[in-house]
Amino acid sequence: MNDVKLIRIREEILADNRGLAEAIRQRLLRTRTLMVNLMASPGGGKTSLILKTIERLAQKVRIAVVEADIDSTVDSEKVAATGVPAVQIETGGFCHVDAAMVDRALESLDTESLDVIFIENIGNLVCPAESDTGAHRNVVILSVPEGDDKPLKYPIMFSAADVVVLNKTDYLSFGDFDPDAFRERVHPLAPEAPVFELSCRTGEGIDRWIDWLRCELMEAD
Ligand SMILES: Nc1nc2c(ncn2[C@@H]2O[C@H](COP(=O)(O)OP(=O)(O)O)[C@@H](O)[C@H]2O)c(=O)[nH]1
Ligand SMILES: [Mg+2]
Repeated sequence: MNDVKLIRIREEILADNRGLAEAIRQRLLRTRTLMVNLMASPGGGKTSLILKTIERLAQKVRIAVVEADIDSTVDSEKVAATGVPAVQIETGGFCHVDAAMVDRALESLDTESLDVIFIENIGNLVCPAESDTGAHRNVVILSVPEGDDKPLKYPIMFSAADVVVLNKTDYLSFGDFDPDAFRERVHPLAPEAPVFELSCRTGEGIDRWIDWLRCELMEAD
C-alpha cells in the first residue's frame, strides 16, 4: 500500500496570513496609523461603537472604517453617511476577515493621512479570532443579552482580546447578567485586557473607551 501524503494546508495558509498581517502592521506603524479590529456576535454592537466613536472623535482624529460582511453594504453606508471614509469587504461566505482582504481594502484608503482605521469583522465569536487581520489591537465586544457565560464557551475569542467591551449595559437591570462573573471569566483568558462596561444607546461608560483609544493614538504617534 502506498504511503498517504499529508499536506498541511491550514498551517501553510495561516503562516502566509501571519506574514502578510505583520507586513501590514509594520507599514501602518511607519505612517503612525493605528488599526483596531472589532469582533463580536451579530448585533453585539460593532457598528454602534464605531458610530459613537466617530461622533466623539471625528472632529479631531482622522478615522476610516473597513467594514466586512458576508453580504450587503448596510454598515458601510451608515459609516459613509457620517462623512468618514468606509470600504466594504464582501467575504461571500467566509466567516472572518484575513490579512489579504484587509490589504485589498487598504488600497482604497489614503492610509498615510489617517490616524485610526477600524475593521468591523464578520459577526461571530469563533472564526475571526483565528485569523490575524494585520490590526495592532483586537477588541472583543460582548453585549449583555448574550449572557455572562460566553467567555467559557468562546475562550479563543476572548484570549485574542487586547480590550473587552461589555456593551448594552442599559439591559443589565432587566436580566441576570452578572458583570463580576463575566470579568472573572475573562481574566484568565486575557489578563492584560481592560474590560469597559458601556452602552452605545445611552452613552454611559463611553468615556473610558474613548480615553483608551486616545492613549493608544498617542502611543502610535
Ligand atoms: N439597548 C441597546 N441597544 C444597542 C446598544 N448598542 C447597540 N444596540 C442596538 O443593537 C442592534 C445591533 O447593533 P449593531 O451595532 O448593528 O451590531 P453589530 O451587528 O455588532 O454591528 C442595533 O439595533 C443597535 O441599535 C446598546 O448599548 N443598548
Ligand atoms: Mg455591524
